Amino acid sequence: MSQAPVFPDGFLWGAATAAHQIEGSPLADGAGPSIWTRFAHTPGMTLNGDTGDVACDHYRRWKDDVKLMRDLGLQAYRFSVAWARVLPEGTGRINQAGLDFYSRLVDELLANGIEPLLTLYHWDLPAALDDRGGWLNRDSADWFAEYASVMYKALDGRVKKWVTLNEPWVITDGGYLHGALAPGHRSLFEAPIASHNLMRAHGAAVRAYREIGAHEIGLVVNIEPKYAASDSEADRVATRRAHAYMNEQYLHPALLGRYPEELEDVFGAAWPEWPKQDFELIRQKLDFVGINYYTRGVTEANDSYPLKAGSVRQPLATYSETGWEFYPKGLTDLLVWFKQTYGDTPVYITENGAAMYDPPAAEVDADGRGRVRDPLRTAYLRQHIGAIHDAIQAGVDVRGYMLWSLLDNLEWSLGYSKRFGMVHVNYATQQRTPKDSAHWYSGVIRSHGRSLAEPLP
Ligand code: PNW
Repeated sequence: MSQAPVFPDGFLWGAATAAHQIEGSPLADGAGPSIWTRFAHTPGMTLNGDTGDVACDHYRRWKDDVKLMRDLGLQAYRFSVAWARVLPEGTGRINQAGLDFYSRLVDELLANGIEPLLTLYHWDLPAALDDRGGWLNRDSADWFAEYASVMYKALDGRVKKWVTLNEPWVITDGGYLHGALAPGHRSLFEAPIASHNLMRAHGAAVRAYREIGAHEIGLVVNIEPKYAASDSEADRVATRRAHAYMNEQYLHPALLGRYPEELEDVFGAAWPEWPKQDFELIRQKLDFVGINYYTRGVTEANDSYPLKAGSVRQPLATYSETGWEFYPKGLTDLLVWFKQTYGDTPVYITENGAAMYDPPAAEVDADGRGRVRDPLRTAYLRQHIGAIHDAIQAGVDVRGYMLWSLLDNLEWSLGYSKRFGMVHVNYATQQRTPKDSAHWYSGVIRSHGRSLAEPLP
C-alpha cells in the first residue's frame, strides 16, 4: 500500500473473544453446566482432554483484561455471554450473580472508553436445554428469545451493539453433522433441523429486540469464498454446492427469506419441507451483519461426505497452524459479493486473525516483559485489513474490525494447542504478554489505519 489508506470516520477498531474460550470457572456463583463443559469432560472429545475449567481465568481477571485492552488502545470489544451463567436451567430462574458479572464487565469497558459488542450465543448451550433436545427442539426459538430478553432488559441501556448467534454454520456442521464440536452428534438428518431452528431462534431474538431494545442487532456468520479448482463442469457444480452450504445457507434465509436450491441436492432425503411461516420469523430487518473471515476454499468435486466437494491445498500458498490458507483478496471478493447479493446492510468484520507458530512462553521473562515475535501474524493482519480497505473503496459499507483474538485461548476441541491471540497467555502463570502484532495493531488504531502504509517492522 503506497498511499496512506483512509478509513471512514467512526470505523471501529477492536478485538474479540468468546465466553467459553477465555472465562474459566464455568460453574462459579450458581452457573449451570453447558454442553461444552460436558463435552470437554467426556474422554476423547478434545485434544489432550483440555477443558474450559480455567482457560484464561478471565472470570476472575476481567478487570486487568479491560486495562490491557485500554493500554492497547482498543475502541471496541466483542465478547459473548455464557447463557447458563444467567439462566442455569436455560429458561426460567435468573441467576443474578451471573448477570452481575456481565454488568460489571460492561461498566468497566464503558469507564475505559471501550464500546461493548455483545454476542448472545457463542456455542455454549445450557446442558439442561440439550437434555430437552437442544437445537433439534422447535421450542429452542422461544428459549433463546426468553434469554435474549433478559439480557436486553439488563444491558440495552449500556450495550448498543448486539449479536444473536455466532456462526450457525459451525454450530451445525461441527455439532450436529460431523460431531467434532459439542454436542458431538453425527447425523445428516439432524443437521438441517438444527440449522433451521438456529435461524428461527435468531429471528425470534431480533423480534424480541424490536420490542425491548433501542439500538442495533445483527447476526454473525463465518463465510469463505469458494473458487473452483478447475473449469470442469464437475468442479464448478461442486463449488456452487459448497458455496450454498457454507455461505448462503444462513444469509439467504436471514436476508432473503429462503434457502438456496442447492441444499436439497446436498441433503437429499434429509432435507425437509419447511413451514412457510417460519421464513417470516427468520427474515428480520438487521442493523448489520458480522462477517468472520479466515480463509477461502479452492473447491473440487470429490467423494467427501455429504457435500461431494472439498478444498484442495495450494502448493505455493502459506498456511496457518489450523491449516487455513492465507488469502486476503478473498475477503475483498467476499465483501463485494455480499453487497451485490444482499444489498446495503452494513457490515462489521467480527473476527479475523490466525493461529501461528509463536515462540514458546519460556522466551517471555519472569516479569512478563519479554517479547513474542510473531511476524507472520502481523503480515496476515496487515494484508487482511488492507483487503477490507479495498472493499470499502469498492463501495462496501464496512464499519469496523474485530481481531480474533484478544488473548490466546481455548480453541474448542483443539484445546490450548492453537494460539490466535495478539496477546500471549502463559497458561501456567496466567501472565499476559502483548505480542509484536499487538503493538503493531495499537499503532494501526492510533493512526486510524494510516500506518498500514508503513513498511512492516
Ligand atoms: C471461529 N471453519 O470458528 C469461532 O467463532 C471462534 O470461536 C474460533 O476460535 C475461531 O473462529 C478460530 O477457529 C471457526 O472451519 C471454526 O471454517 C471453523 C471454521 C470457521 C470459524
